[in-house]
Amino acid sequence: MSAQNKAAAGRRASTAKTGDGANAKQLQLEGFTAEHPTHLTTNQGLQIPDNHNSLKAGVRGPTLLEDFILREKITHFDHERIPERAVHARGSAAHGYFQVYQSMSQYTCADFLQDPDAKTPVFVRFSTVAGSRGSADTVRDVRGFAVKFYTREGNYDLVGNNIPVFFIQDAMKFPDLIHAVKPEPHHEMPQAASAHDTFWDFASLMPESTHMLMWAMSDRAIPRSLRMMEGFGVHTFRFVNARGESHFVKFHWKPKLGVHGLVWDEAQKIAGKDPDFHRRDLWEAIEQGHFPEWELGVQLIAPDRAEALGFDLLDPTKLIPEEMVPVQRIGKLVLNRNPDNFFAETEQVAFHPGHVVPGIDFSNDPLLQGRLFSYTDTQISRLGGANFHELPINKAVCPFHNMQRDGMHRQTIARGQVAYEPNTLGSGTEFRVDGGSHGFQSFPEEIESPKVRRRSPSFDDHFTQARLFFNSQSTVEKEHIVAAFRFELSKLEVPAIRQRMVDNLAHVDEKLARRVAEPLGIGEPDAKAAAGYAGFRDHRIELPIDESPALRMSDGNADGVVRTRKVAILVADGVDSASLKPIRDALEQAGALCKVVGPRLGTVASASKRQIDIDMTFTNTASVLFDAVLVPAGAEGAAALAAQGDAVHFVLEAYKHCKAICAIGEGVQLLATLGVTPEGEAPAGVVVAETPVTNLGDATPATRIAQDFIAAIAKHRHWDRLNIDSVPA
Ligand code: HDE
Repeated sequence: MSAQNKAAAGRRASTAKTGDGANAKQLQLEGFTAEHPTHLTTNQGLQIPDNHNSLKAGVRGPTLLEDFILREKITHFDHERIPERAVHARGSAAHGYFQVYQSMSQYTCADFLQDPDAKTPVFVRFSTVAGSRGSADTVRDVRGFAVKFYTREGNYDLVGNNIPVFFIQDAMKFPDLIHAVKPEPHHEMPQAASAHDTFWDFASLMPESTHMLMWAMSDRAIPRSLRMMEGFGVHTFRFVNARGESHFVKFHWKPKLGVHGLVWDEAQKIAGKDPDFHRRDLWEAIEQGHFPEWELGVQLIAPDRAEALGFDLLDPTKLIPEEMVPVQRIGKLVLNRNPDNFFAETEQVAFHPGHVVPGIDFSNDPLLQGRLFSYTDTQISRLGGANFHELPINKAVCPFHNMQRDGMHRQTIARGQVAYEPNTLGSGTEFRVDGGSHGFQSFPEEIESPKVRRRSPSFDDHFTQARLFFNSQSTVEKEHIVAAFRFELSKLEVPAIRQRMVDNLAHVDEKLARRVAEPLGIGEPDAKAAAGYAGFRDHRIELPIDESPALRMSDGNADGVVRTRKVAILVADGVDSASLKPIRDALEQAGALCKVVGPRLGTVASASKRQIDIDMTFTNTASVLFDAVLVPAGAEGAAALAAQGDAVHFVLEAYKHCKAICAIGEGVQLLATLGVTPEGEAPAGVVVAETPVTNLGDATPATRIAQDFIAAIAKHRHWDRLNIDSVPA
């Protein structure tokens, strides 16, 4: 068995042996997995004698058409691509389980939300929206957060995003939105980016997109890690209990590691240095046993309280502020196993918001209603027919059977004479056809209305919640939003679109619009000229709050941890390994992941002639791939680092991106390039120790330095550094 196979088998064995419900899916998948063989065969099982040479008429003669082995191999290769997803093509996924904290029977009869001892297997796929399958992970975009629960009552898919609202209110506009944001059709540029004319042309003409644009221009759209994002069901759904009583529900995923973003300059650089940054981060965390966790949160609204919210629950451009309806955390999601095969699992998984279980139902949100059609439809062309539910990753773990038959790639061998119902020749009379009380029950909402092709006036206010979002941001988050709007709009070739967009923003916040407009070479924002101005005045939302702290990222919701945060330790020949060790030990004890970065692979010699192993070099990695930097002591080593442009750049860039930096003894020399000296006051998040620190015990300098550094990393970023604009990086 190859090393890879052994690792995969080990992973499977370690989780399979617990025998809990969470592994029902894994055991099912086992039946479909294949290990590397000892010899190669054709697809018909015939052993292949030679996998290097085709069959020819003489060694220098033409290849024979008869060579069925060559033909089979090439034919399969010719057909091994399938269409990528129309949206959310770029994704990464993992297996895990969900466990409810206590029975939710008061609100829903969904079986997987009843028993706190039961673990329900899940497969979760994260994605960007606009980019192609091979595009970079860290582009500015919404992230998909799709969870498939393999429950005992059938598959339940919660197909959400990392932003709680959406660009449009009605499914009718979805193809237009996506055509506008995708690369422009004449030259297929730009890839995975909204910063181009067609997107902003559309957005500026669709004032309902304003709230979502505020989120998309915030740091939410450049997450530090998939493990550090919130997730949202976006639409209002229904919970229905065994008595048939219904509550409206909004779903939330709250990450245990807090909510953190990148810096835009950093995100762009990572897209080149490691386009797989998020995919790698998720994969490595799971391989190393740092299983990412989220809590499932619900906001529950009794139907008779919906009206009092002051906005329409069916409008997907609105959220319910947590200060108005608190989020109750009802269970946890743990991702603990990487897929065995990207294509078979991550690519072939087919989510659908219409995959619900008894106890969960839809609302009349017109965006959701359109989605209920789209997701099965799209799989039929993407996965090549109507039998995609039989693919291993999509297959329910509970038995499923009906009278649907045949079609491309059918796997199931349905026994017997009948494929219709009712019947007397098979088991037809046992099936209930009276809409009786078994199985999934649609909530019997009363509806009597004329058919109309119109938008509800209760959807008209496009700016009040956008303003709530903006007002709720910290100063630095507001700055990032301004900078993001400026960047995106500066990329447009048509000034009139820039103008129309800032006119719209003037309805959110006059100052915001002015600041965005400043460097764009356009006129003053003119709110009256904005699209959608008239409608919004008549149906303004009244909110009881001006700010919602829960919408802020800077509070982070983190538990102050540095678990899995990446620290680069910069070394060169002559560093002081004794000063390095206690800090490194303390970091690793706190769960941080340290990598030694040096001038070459192999080792460097410390001041005391000890060999220090190098993990990465200044040329094959970069500060943007780390959360923090440690510069050890040692006169010779520090001088060597200070003389190396890449090392200096590493520190400058980390500083500019507001990351925690720690320098010890002579290592502080490197910080002198930043104007940071032991005598001066260190800027926020820069921890300096004037003399080498060698031992770790309570109250020693090393302990204090390590604690300060860990606390600085746990803060994620130090936004209050004043001079970062002047730092070249
Ligand atoms: Fe999707 N969406 N969407 N979407 N969506 C797809 O289905 C669609 C919307 C979301 O990891 C497609 O299987 C319409 C909102 C995620 O495989 C497609 C509308 C939200 C994923 C589709 C929306 C989402 C998709 C493409 C408006 C957040 C990736 C491939 C009416 C709540 C799932 C596929 C995965 C994927 C249609 C709007 C989330 C074309 C028509 C709102 C996370 O069917």
